[in-house]
Amino acid sequence: MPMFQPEIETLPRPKLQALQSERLREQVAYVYERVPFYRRALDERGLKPSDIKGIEDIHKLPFTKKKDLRDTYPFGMFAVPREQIARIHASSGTTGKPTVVGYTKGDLDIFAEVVARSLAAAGGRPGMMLHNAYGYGLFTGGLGLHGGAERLGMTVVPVSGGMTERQIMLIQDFKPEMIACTPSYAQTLAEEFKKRGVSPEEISLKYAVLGAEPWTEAIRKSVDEGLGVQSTNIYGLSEIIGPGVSNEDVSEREGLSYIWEDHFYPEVVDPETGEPLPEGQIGVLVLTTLTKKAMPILRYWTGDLTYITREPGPSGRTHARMAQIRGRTDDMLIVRGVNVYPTQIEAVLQEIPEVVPHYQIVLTREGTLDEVELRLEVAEAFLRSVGHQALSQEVVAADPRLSQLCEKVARKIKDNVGISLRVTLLNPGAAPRSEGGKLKRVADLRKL
Ligand code: ADP
Ligand code: K
Repeated sequence: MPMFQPEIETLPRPKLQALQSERLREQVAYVYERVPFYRRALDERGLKPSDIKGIEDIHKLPFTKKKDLRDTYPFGMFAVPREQIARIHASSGTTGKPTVVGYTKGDLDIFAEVVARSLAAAGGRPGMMLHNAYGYGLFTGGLGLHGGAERLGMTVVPVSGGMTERQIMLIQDFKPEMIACTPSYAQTLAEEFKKRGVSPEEISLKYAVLGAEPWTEAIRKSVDEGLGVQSTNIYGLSEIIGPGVSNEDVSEREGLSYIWEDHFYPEVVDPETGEPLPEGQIGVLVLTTLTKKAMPILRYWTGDLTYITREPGPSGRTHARMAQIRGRTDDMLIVRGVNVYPTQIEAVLQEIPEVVPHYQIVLTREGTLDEVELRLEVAEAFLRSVGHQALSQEVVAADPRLSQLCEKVARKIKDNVGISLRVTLLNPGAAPRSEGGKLKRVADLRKL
């Protein structure tokens, strides 16, 4: 696919590495001088900026964790006077204070640049129309995609999340070629089109750029088929810049997203020890901003689990690629001592045609034992094929084909993920749906 910045995207690795080394040296000297948090952190380790000679020294630097940003709330990590901050964003922070991030005008330029690269990789072209259903506001998704699409020269429709009825109407009337939203919201839109009898071929969309929450090939398939699109993954986080840290190329679509390495340096480390892991091994993604000025971050512990490869991809880009996020360390469920990520369960569902990837995981505690219930929707076609209009407890109890399906799902999950759970079948449409934002698929009632 045509690249937005072919020269930098295909920069030979030795040159890319030299650029990263130079930028890291500058970034470390910059934060040492301007951010008390980093001066202290380096001093504590007996490190001077001059000890960082190149990118190979990055592991000497301390990690930055979410807690550090909370402790310096709201503006303590800023490296420029407040007057030079052009924009502020914040991450949702479901509990307590949000995490605040700031951008200079130059940072916003970089943000637009990396999102433009991402959109081009996803199939976007100048002149194409983007239906941007990411939320606008403090969340980085909406404005982030917006700036990048403008930079690429697309026509942006800033719809934001929610009001699904209206979104459907606008897509039908404006005929955009591309949509940006969360994967769960893309599923919602696909279903709404289906309800209205609009076939995927009749939907103008050709490309979907999906991110902000973990998703799997099962969801990719349901979105691709439901909207008649080729969807790619966009990854990012506000602490680093927002969406556009990495993106898959639409001609590859093997779950590997290019990390724009001239701006963000990736490492993967052991979740327990923080030691760097060899390429290809899954661990915590750690990112360092190489060019950000308002809020530069050294070795940010994203909590996201993935692996990276520096093997050049088929597109000709030289930048490292990261695998789809397996989950966040803080999303990890510990069920009777077994570590489980919701995406592991979701990946199993892909193999079972009788069900669709709409589900909810409910955890409860009976006495001292954790109980897991997987509430899972059956596929409409399957329901019809076994001669039922709708499910009810009686129907499930009376029809062995349904209880066998429950057993089959439970067994596959036991074999692949290692936990026993109870499967409850839901009617098509009965599991929670995204109304525009990130969807919470896990209800952990154990702490209540
Ligand atoms: P908030 O904290 O409000 O959710 P952020 O955008 O900063 O806002 O959230 C970033 C997090 O969202 C990432 O650390 C990651 O866990 C998740 N995320 C973002 N994009 C993806 C993606 N493509 N795949 C999986 N997870 C993602
Ligand atoms: K389509």
